[in-house]
Amino acid sequence: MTEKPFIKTVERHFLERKGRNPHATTEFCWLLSGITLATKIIASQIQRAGLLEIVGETGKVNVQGEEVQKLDVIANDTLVRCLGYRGNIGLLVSEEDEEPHVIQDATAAGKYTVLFDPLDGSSNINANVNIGTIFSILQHDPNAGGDIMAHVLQPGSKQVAAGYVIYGSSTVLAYTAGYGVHMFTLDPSIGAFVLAQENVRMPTLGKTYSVNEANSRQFPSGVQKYLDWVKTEEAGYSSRYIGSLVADFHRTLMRGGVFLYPPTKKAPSGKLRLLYEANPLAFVAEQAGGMASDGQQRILDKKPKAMHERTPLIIGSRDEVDRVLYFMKG
Ligand code: AHM
Ligand code: MG
Repeated sequence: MTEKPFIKTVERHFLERKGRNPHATTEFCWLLSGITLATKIIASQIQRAGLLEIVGETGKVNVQGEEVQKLDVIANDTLVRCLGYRGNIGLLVSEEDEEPHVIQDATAAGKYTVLFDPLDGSSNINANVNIGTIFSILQHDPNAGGDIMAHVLQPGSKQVAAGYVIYGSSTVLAYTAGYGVHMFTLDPSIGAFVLAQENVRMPTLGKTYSVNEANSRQFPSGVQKYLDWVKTEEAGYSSRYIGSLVADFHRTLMRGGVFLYPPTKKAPSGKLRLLYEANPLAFVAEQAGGMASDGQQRILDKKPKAMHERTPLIIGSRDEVDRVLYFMKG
């Protein structure tokens, strides 16, 4: 008789999919454990940030034109260090770095590219608001040869795995490698991400909309009409906006609803980044039964043109995203 495991870690859960998921290999698991190690280190730094005096800005501005926080740098360095020696990674792409880190050539050995936003929502750090790490994993394109950008600029539909870690009242990791979304909670007493929920499903409906409404006058007219409609008595919606994509998405995944970051005059292509924010969350959303669009097309079908490309994002419960698109088609 095989005994029920005492606890199920991310790595064990993933390896149990051997045979069912072509990517569930020991080699890939080694990569995944680089992400769990890095995010455990980041979680512990965030928890002690005030004590370690690592709260605040570095005084530098990143490639995106945003103030770099001390914890942004720590999170980025931690991910690069933990993933840099995994052996099977060729390229690392970070929101914080202008160029990809080339670890090794795109050979059989360096066959994965990991793209990440090391600390999403970092402008919220000083207010003790939830923040997160978002990651996307691509396999090298066998036709791309030595063309680094061709390996990086693949549509989201090519992602092998993706997920996020939210540093909140507890630290939670959600990932998909196709075949559903699975969630793990960090047990600090043993230092492991332990299975909390398998095959998480996003409710198909949810009367919560999440958007930075201060920008609403700059939104496309269809989005403005949608926002007028949600405020009617008959619609009966509530509004929730944290301003940390990971946190707003996590709530939407668990409770249902829709998150929007439409184009504005200041950011005509939207604010959020396609490769390491929209794509991974779109993969998670779809695997949980939800939907993600840029207003014109499915996020996962977009062919990226640049590493730090931005995109409008409408993501969440299937029927709620559909409703926004209906108003946009107007
Ligand atoms: P960041 O990756 O630099 O933290 O920026 C992205 C963040 C998202 O977490 C969040 O959804 C968005 O920016 C909030 O933007 P705004 O302050 O314009 O509402
Ligand atoms: Mg971000």
